[in-house]
Amino acid sequence: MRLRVLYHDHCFDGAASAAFFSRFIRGSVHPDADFHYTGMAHRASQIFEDGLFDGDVNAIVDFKYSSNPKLTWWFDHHQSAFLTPEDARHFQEEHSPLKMYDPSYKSCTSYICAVAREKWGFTAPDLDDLVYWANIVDGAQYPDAKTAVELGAPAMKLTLVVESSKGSETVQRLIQYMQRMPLKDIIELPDIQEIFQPLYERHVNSVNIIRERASESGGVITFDLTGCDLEGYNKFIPYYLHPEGIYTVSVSPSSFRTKISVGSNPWAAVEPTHNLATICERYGGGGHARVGAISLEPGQVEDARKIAAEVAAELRG
Ligand SMILES: [Mn+2]
Repeated sequence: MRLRVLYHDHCFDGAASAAFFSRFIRGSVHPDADFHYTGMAHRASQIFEDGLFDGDVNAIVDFKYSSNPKLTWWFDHHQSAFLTPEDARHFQEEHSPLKMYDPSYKSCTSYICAVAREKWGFTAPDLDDLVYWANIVDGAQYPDAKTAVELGAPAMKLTLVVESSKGSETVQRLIQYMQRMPLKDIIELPDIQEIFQPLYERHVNSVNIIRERASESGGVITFDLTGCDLEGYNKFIPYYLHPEGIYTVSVSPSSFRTKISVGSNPWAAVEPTHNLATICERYGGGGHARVGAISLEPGQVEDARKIAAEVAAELRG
């Protein structure tokens, strides 16, 4: 039986969700399933092509809802889980026992873990560490910016690999490893070390680039990464460099989108009060209360700068 899993690509929780979901399904529902994975990324014009749902059973984890009738399982915890009000209504009216949404969970992995235990009696104690770190990483529960940026823990090193490796092949290899190996052993694997080392050098370099470009005023850290070939960076670097900042607004162009990232400092002396998903939704973006993003088409750098300036002004006010 062919099982297709669509997961949030280049996201530690997305990979961990796919891994936990696979263990759960194999353990409790379809022992003979043949798993196939597709990484999903947020884009300016989001659509789920029909061809994505090519399994006998199709699942989406840690990513937006689809009303496609071929979708069997859905788990999500993002505030902005529905592309349209029609999708939200479709979800509510269908009442499928296999489609689940709860934005109160810090990670989708912990949500799948809780539902699998409560509804199916499935447990995987060897994955406790994976679930623990999915909550830390996705919920930004690090004790300080140093832990998040200096990458001491194996899970933090793997987060770098997940977020920064090119294509989906490495993440999908990690989804396999995460199902059966502790994180501390995965990061020591030669094939993972080979990918990690150059990314780590890039990470150190990105700290230096952001140090040069970022400035803080009125509690908002802003920077623009146009022209510096830095597709993706650790989102805590701004607070590591400017601990006094409460919010960050940045512009980063890449090959397939122009992204405005809006975040808040998890260690801020003053509690952030703005709901960033709500602000981003106004510009067609989304996310969580504490972190959001807006995606424009590639090349829309001037529009992105204008939006970033507006958002920064709103957050200062
Ligand atoms: Mn997540």
